[in-house]
Amino acid sequence: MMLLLWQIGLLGILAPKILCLMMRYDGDQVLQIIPQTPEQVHQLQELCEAWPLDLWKPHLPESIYEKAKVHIRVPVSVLQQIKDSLLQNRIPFQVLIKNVKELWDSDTVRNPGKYQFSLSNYNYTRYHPMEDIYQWMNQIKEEYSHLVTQNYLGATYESRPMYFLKISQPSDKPKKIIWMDCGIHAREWISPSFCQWFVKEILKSYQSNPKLSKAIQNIDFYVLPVLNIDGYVYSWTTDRLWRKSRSPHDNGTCYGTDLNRNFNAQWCTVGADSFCSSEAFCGTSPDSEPETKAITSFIESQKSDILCYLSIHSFGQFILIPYGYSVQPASNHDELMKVAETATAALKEKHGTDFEVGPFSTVLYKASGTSQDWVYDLGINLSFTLELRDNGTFAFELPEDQIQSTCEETMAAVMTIIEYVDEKYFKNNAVTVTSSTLWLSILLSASRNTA
Ligand code: 0X9
Ligand code: ZN
Ligand code: ZN
Repeated sequence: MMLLLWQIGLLGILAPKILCLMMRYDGDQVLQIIPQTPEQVHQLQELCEAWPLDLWKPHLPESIYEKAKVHIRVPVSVLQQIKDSLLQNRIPFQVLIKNVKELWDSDTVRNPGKYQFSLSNYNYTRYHPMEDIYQWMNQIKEEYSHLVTQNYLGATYESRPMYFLKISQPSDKPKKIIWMDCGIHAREWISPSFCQWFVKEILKSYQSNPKLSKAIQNIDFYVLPVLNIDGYVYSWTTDRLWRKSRSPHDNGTCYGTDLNRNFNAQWCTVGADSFCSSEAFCGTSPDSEPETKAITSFIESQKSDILCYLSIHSFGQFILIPYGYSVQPASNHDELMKVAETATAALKEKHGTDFEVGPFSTVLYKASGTSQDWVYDLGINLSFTLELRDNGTFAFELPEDQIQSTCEETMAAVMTIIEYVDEKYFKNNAVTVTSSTLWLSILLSASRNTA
């Protein structure tokens, strides 16, 4: 009773202040918008005149330019209308601040001017909503501007921008590429977590880890942290177990394509459905989804330089090799098996986790239209799908306290693949570059043998 009275009293004193803040900003969002065409610039300018929007950057509608960032605080009262019209006009946007009030009366009040997390505080052992990941990408590319660029791939169905990070050590030599994508399936949250972990680890150790510092002289890493962004967002806001993208079908009666059935690899022939309500809906044609189209156009344009393709999923604990659509072995089946087995051995060494290796069609089930098979048939013959933890105990809802160990073991596996790719394609190169070290190690091992 005492406590209650005390609380009421306190509330009475503080209420006006809190109310004032809440009424003005609670629910307002700051959107970052990047108009892609002159028409979109114009549409955006008209929105600014027609609605009570608060333009943060630039300060005037006249200063909005094509491909340049625009930051707008949108009052909650008109938020839905504004988002709808951005979607309608296919203008890509992202939510930069999801609740202006929340930020203002928490961290910002105590640390004015510092409303974003800093990279050094980023918690890689938590799952992060999409806004965090966008912000994380921005910070990574700024902090490591000598090594990392952020590259636009295209827009999702709901017009969110898709970016991949390119990690590339400056050099005059032509480079090859290892591609990694995460988050094709929305609910497999550990997957985007691993892509972020991977980037962090590469940036932390590319100078100190000898294998990596050698590989990075020849190979750039292209990392797409979340492929199915709309689905990922939906899994945070509405349905934790959502798998597919979010495009509407059959007059809006059902939603989403399984993006890993939408690639042009024996499309929709096996292990895929042509009706939209299926979890394995293959879409209306190969590449019918903007996300798929964005990836395939890009990979096609770079195919002669991509040496290895890695697609990160969960769960099940497998390293899968082609094919998914057929039990016919891949032409370099033995090589793929060897690489996958070396990787699982390194993985197991970390925390004892057992992985299985083999073609998808034989260790699991058949599926057509997967990214891995499409990439393989394009001629990139080191093509792997990693199905991370666990075995089904927590399945898609892998607890956050397993993120670190899962990422550590997966990193060990991926490192062996990187090393293999580097050795295979840049062997001679390596001997010339490191011949002195090589001779030194031969001498040392000789002396060890005699001792
Ligand atoms: O079925 C899939 O799309 C993947 N498994 S999941 O449980 N994450 O949905 C596996 C795809 C593997 N693809 C090939 N081996 N071709
Ligand atoms: Zn977070
Ligand atoms: Zn998956």
